[in-house]
Amino acid sequence: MPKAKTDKTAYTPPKVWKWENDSENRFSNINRPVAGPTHDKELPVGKHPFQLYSLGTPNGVKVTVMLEELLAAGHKGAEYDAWLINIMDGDQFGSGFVAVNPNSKIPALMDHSTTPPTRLFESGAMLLYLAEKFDAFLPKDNAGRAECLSWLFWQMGSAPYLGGGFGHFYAYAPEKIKYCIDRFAMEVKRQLDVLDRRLADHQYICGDQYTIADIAIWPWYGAVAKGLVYDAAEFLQTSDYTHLLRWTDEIAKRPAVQRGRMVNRAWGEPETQLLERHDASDFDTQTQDKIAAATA
Ligand SMILES: N[C@@H](CCC(=O)N[C@@H](CS)C(=O)NCC(=O)O)C(=O)O
Repeated sequence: MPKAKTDKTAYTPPKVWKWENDSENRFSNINRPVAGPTHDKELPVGKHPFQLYSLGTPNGVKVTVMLEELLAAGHKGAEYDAWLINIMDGDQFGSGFVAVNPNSKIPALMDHSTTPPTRLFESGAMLLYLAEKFDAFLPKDNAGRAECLSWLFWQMGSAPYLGGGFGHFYAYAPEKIKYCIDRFAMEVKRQLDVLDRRLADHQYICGDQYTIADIAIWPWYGAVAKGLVYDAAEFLQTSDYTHLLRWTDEIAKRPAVQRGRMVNRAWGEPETQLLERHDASDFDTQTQDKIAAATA
């Protein structure tokens, strides 16, 4: 059978692009071509040194896992309040949030233990800042540190192809465009293979030590491998990546990871969610309350 040709004349870009608010797109109420705040809204501040403004997406989970790992390792200075930012309601465009993150994306973090308080945006910057501040989850020798930072920045550079590229066109776009899905499925499979080869002969991403590279990579690539985001495990045949799956399962067993993945999670089964976290005991009480409410 002759191959169907792509219609290359379907869209001719005009000389100047214009914003058309496309109501078919599930993100049309929050996507816009300009930055800056849309409304005045101060952010709440709790009692702990760290104030996190976030949502339990993979980018948010990186930071809550890191904070929970630090607390589990005995770093009391890592105590934090986690406030919920609902990105579908446009909370990321409030004036207080934009003052912390001019890029209007979760997560955003304030460190109130410094004078003046330190603002942080970009999850990779937060992981590195916390690792350096508490001297934890980052190898101390030059070669180990270089390896760890290489993988950390690999994650930050690669995940947009996975989320904004593959995830968008495979799961969210109003029409399935073969060209886009092919392009990003190929790239995501290549990235999964990069990780699988690395993990074939290393327990963790950087060797035998669990580091911020694992904390950055797991929420995205572990979730895709297990079919937890985009429902694409079969499409991408992720069962082929056996070393990646071994590592994913191993990390999922860590108690701090189990706590971190619940924080600011606003979907799924009630017992998997902790909308806001202000105290270590919230994991017990709120979870119990939710289970009771769900089963009442
Ligand atoms: N590179 C950023 C990405 C952050 C990001 O894309 N956050 C998304 C949620 S996962 C967001 O806040 N989107 C809201 C928007 O685009 O308006 C990071 O790692 O911190």
